[in-house]
Amino acid sequence: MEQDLSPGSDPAPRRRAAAALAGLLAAVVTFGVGHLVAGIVDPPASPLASLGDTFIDLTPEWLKEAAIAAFGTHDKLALLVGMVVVVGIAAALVGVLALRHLGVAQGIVVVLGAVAGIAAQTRPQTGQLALFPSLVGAAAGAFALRWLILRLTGPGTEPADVRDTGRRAFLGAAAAVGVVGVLSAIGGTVIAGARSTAAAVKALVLPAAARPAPPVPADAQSPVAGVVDVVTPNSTFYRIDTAFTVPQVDPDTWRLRVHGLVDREVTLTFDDLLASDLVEAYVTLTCVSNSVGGDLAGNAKWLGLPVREVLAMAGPQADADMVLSRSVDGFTASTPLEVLTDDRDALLAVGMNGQPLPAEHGFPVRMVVPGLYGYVSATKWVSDLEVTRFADATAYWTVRGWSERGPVKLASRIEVPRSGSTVDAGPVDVGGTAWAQHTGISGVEVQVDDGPWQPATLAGEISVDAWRQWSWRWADATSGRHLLRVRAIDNDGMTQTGERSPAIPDGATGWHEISVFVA
Ligand SMILES: Nc1nc2c(c(=O)[nH]1)N[C@H]1C(S)=C(S)[C@@H](COP(=O)(O)O)O[C@H]1N2
Ligand SMILES: [Mo]
Repeated sequence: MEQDLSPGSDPAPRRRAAAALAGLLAAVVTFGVGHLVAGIVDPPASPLASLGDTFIDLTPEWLKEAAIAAFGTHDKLALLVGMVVVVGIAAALVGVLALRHLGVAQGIVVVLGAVAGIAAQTRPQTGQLALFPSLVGAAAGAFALRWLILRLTGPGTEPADVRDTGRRAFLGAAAAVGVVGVLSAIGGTVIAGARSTAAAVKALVLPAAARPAPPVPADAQSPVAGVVDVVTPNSTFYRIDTAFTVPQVDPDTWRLRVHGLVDREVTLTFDDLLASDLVEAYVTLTCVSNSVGGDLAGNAKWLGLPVREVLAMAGPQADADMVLSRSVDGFTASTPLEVLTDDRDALLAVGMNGQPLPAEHGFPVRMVVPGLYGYVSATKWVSDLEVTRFADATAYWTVRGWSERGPVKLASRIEVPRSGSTVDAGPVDVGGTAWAQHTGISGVEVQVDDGPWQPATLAGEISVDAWRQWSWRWADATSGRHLLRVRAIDNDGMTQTGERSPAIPDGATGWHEISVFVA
């Protein structure tokens, strides 16, 4: 029955707006209460988190590519904003529907809650109780929706002079529902935070390396001001993963299981790892999604146990050719067995730049393999190594159209001056970084407009597994617009190809070029 909320104005639109608000607030309650219950029973089972994770796994490849291209390492924030918008619109529509069909609208909330609960239940990271946060949240949301909508439809027979009270009562009820939802969400966040690994990360004291990395040469940093730090601080190290919320892994219960085509299964505890002879190495990690000139790369000093030593304990069988590493969150990577058993510093890393691994970078243990893109090697929160064959198992990104093998491609970029910037005429210092992990960089060349390629000066080499910086003095920059290009040469004598190819399926190629305006 129609009842205007505000005397003197068109009742239907105002009532619909109020119902949409009721729908939105019911969604806030659903997610807020769900988050609170998850905080208590199983933080990864929070409805928003499992919705985000499920969405990431189901997103078509082109959309994911577009998201990483558009938002880079902010892709998760973009997803969150997108989800809030979509859920918000849906919730408002459910609210309007509830005006006429309250039971149906409540049913939709509960069914969506059940779907979110089942999604949470089926995620590898969640436990036995993962169904409940979403279900309880949806029940609370359905209840809140009913409570608010009944204040709009009411018995509908109040005399005109109580209508204003009715409107105030609705807004008061709406505010109360909003507060319950928000406080629940905050409570859930606080409880989950108290259960997180932050304290464990902080408390961990890493053992000294049995084989420390040689010191970084004094001239490893390019002398050109503005070139990135040659050792990337943990706080600015790029982060790429499919985990909407960072997995929290307790080092006391963490285990690494090595199994599959092996003579004997091996299980390691975190203490076993820390008690081993650990190795320290500078290794540059790069993402296969990095575009030419992009910044999805970072160089750190890792501390860890060589993977080959763990594999040697298990004894891989002759027909094996791949190790499928698996994270607690279900992510998998396929790494050629030979790369993990040769003499390179492929590590089960516990330390990053002298600190325990930050949670976002894989605490307590991740893999780091020189020479391969992260998606086929650098499994964070690793818990399982299955010795197998490429013919028998397929990793997370390979299922989604990326190559099953991902050796890093020779690459170089200009960091100074920045593309599109204006510089003064005369000598201009140009600098940047090049990489060819596990092969090493032997030269970098710069080209101005379509002139000859000119050799840049290489900065000192940390190791062949780390990137190498360079500098070049552009002696006579003349006024006008100019194009600068860079290419690298590796220790095998190979020159970086100028042929452009996209990141998918196995890494972008092409020369990085920038345009600068000389004043
Ligand atoms: N568990 C897990 N490990 C993962 C990923 C992931 O999605 N999940 N992404 C990989 C990819 S694609 C890259 S490039 C590196 C990035 O490591 P970083 O975030 O520490 O820079 O992690 C790899 N390890
Ligand atoms: Mo990546």
